[in-house]
Amino acid sequence: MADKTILKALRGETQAVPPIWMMRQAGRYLPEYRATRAQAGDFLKLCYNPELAAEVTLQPIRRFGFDAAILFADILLVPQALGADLWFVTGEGPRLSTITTDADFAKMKTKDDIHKVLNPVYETVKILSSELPSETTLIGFAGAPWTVATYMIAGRGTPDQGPAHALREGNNALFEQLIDLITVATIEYLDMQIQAGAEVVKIFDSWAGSLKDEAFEKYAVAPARIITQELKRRHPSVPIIGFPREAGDGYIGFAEKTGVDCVALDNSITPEWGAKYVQVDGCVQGNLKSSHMVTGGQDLIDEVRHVRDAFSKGPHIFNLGHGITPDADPDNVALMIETLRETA
Ligand code: 1CP
Repeated sequence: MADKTILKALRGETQAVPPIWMMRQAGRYLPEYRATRAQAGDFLKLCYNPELAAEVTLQPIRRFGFDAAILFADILLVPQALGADLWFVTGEGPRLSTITTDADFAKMKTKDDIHKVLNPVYETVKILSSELPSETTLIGFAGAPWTVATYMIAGRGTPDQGPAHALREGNNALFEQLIDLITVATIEYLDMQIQAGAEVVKIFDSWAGSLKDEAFEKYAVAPARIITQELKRRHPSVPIIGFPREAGDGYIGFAEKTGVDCVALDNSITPEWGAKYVQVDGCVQGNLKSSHMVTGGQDLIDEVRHVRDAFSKGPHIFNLGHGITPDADPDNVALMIETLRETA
């Protein structure tokens, strides 16, 4: 078990061929995913159907032989488990009932109530931990408190997280209560995923980039540190990947400040910058541009080699800088893996 390539990278080993997986590797660019999603009825039914959620998690492993599988679920299941209404509008994205007043917050459930809704997710993890090939690492995940809060406050995805910033400034006490509730719920959620068989967990802070300076420290760094410290206390050997997307200079020292074992890098920074300022502190993950999965060709081959070589002097998990998009060509995914694994 200790030989899994992802776990080696997370322990700080430099490997000639880095392990690879891909954000959103189970997704709409795969015809087999679209077929299973249609069978489930809709996206949320798929998330809460353990057999089918395990099936779509396994599809990219069977097709491409990635070194890790990421649990199929969504960061917005936690708000739902805390009492928010959640639905998806086709072609537009998620919608949630909003939290903007103390009265809205008072209606929320507690961290101990979440498992009733989230139990099917733990079932999915159990199925996966028995069905995955022995060399494949199972990654669980949750959204970071700030990113989850942005959806709970606005009721949808927002380009600038304006409503969340407005609440942070307008009713900071309520905002902080919400961050604290998501933080404790996330600890329980990830703990249960680990107990069910997740070998690594990743915390997605997709909107960390809109927090600056002191706000970044308070609402991106501190919650990640609280979650990491408590999970490490309960499960000392389970590695944690942090992803403060578009943090810029906030990436520097993030691993040290939070205790995460690996920092995932997005596409706003170059691999050279990431190697110099982030990989010096340990394992990094990333950061090929997702657009190469659409365009392919020699540019893709050149960029895979570029990213691999830039991070070759330290521990590295190869990945995209953000999720693969629905218009990507599965053949380009295969070409990325083949290029990465060629003898350098
Ligand atoms: O139509 C469909 O099939 C739904 C598309 C989809 C998928 C495949 C959504 C809706 N979520 C997912 C799965 C998902 N989401 C995974 C599964 C594992 C994987 O293969 O990677 C993960 C890890 C997520 C995480 C997630 N959900 C994030 C963080 C990562 C990121 O992409 O920044 C966020 C922000 C979400 C919210 C969400 N869920 C779905 C959409 C379209 C969105 C973004 C909404 C928005 O901001 O407008």
